[in-house]
Amino acid sequence: MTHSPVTQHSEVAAAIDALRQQLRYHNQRYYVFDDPDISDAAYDALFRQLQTLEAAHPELITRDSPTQRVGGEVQAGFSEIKHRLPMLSLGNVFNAAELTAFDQRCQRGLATVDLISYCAEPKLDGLAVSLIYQQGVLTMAATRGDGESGEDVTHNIRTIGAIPLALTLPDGGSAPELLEVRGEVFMDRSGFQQLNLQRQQQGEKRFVNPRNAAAGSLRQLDPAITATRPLRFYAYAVGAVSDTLTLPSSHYALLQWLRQWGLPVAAEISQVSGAAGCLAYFNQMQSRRNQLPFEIDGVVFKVDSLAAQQQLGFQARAPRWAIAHKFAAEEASTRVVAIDVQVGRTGTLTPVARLEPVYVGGVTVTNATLHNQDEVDRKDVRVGDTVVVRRAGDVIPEIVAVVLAARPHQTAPFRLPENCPVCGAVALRQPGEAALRCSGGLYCPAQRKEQIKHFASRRALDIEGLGDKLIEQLVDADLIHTPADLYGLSREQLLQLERMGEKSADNLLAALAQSRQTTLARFIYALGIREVGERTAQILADHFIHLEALQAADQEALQAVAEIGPVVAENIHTFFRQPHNQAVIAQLLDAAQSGIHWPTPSETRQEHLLLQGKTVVLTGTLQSMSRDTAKAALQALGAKVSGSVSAKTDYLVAGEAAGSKLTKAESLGVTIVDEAQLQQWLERA
Ligand code: D41
Repeated sequence: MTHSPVTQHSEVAAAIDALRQQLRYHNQRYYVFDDPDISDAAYDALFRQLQTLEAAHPELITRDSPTQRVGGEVQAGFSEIKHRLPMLSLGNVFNAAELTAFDQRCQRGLATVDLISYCAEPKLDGLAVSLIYQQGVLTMAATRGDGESGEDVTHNIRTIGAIPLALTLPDGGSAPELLEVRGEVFMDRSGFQQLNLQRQQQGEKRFVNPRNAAAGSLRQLDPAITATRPLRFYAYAVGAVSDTLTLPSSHYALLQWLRQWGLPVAAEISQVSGAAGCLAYFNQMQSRRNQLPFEIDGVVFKVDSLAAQQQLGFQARAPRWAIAHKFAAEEASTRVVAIDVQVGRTGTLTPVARLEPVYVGGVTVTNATLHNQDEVDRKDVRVGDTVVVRRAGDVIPEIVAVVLAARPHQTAPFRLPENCPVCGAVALRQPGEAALRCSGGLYCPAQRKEQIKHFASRRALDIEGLGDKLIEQLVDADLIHTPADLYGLSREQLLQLERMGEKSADNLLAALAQSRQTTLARFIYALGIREVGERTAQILADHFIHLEALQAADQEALQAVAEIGPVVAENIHTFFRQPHNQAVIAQLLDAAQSGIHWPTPSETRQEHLLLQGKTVVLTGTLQSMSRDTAKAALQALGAKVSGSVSAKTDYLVAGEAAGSKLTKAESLGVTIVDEAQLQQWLERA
């Protein structure tokens, strides 16, 4: 079959057109709907078909063809572009009170007391850009710049796969004459990591964060380089549009409408109601923050109704109808004023950077641990350095990096001392360990202090009123050397201490007396055996039931316990073999001295436990023991201890100032028991 040149040409044109449409469709499925329906390889095959046809018919190439993303030419610089409408800035709030004030201003501005509907969006941490589509084709792209004019980054923007070179037109519909789309160019976490990995392998400098990486990538003079960078885009507003175009009536609907034109919009956008709805969204996004594929630094709320937006208008360069609610900054810079060396409970020497106070991640930070010498060497933190401090979520603040450009003259690398700064004993590094350890053992006052602090702490023996400062005073005054000495303290000795009044002394003696009644798990935890935390202590208590059995256990017996590995087993075994530890434990348990004791579960069969199968609720303040101790004691008697009173409750143990639980128990006819009765139960066991 022969073709006239004209038919052949129009057939090719149709084939090219069909391929372009298919590629645009798949691009949209991939970037806008996050739901591709062909493989990358199949996409590449279509792409190559189009390239081949276009190469044979260069006269058919158009600027909006998917093959034309990289123009090739290197730019001499970026020219300035004046925005058709200014790109406004966004006001910030940092807490619920400020957000509520924003909501109230909107209500006042709209003269309404009704709940305002807002469009809530993630606040992407990237670069704001403006995209101009004329007759449906991307003709110009600019950075936000100062809001009035920005830089022409059209060549670079064209290389971003997520940004359509041509709008998707509705069936039979026509392209708007002018549509300006505004949004954020950003890099997602995985793209950022890959880019940095690649740069590291090529000996190039890593980017500090995705924001910088996105900005650096968009400011490349060679679009071919930008094309290799994993940039993404989400639209969040429109700018100038042709008069003939009818926009939806709400911002939320506007974003959906943009999606229909083929523009990607964040999946996380949502409509919320009033300040309470905004705060709920903020909290939800804050907790999802680390799971999101991209970094956000807060959320943005926009009055949803476009008519209401118009009514509210602008103030200075920011709309009155929108606000960014920012997460507390997780990084800040400050100065290292000193590096101290702390000696821990087990003798570990830990370098701690003392910082000029800095507000970061929602709290004021004055210290950051430097962990050990390796860590100090790696970061090369020196006294006088300006450092970047990070505190994300509830994690301990850490020094991320030193700002070398700000390092003063004549600083020296920091080295941990060769001797314990407290007792002077040699500090040794155990093979296979990063830590330097003071070899002074319990002769070292620092280790003694830490051990006694641990013994008295809330989750151990819970000695109320025995704070860190007081323990330091007692050790420094040579009044105590071991935890057992605490129980030999007299009122007179306490009163000799600075800032110790009669009432405090009596309270402390009462707290010490109360701490004698504890549980085996707490006691094991309080001993401060290396790597035996609360959970391990509980496992050991449940397994051995009697302290004597644990003390006598050899390593094999210890390792037979679920979850106890060889290292912990060795720590436990070694601990109980030390004569010093044996002596302290004997003193702690000696009824004539400290008299620490705990309820031992009856060894008779379970059914014979005094409170077997009974449900008990505790309420009010107990005089002779803490709530936790009472709970453990009741459980040892076979009771189930519940937090709330119901018809299923067998006993309510009511301490002083019992409130609503007591009233409820009375109304349900639950047996009410006082502290004396509780004591009797414990004694009978
Ligand atoms: O995600 C963002 N970074 C974001 C920025 C967003 N989701 N919405 C925004 N909305 C606006 C208005 C309300 C002015 C249209 C913005 C920004 N502005 C913005 N980005 C940089 C300056 C202003």
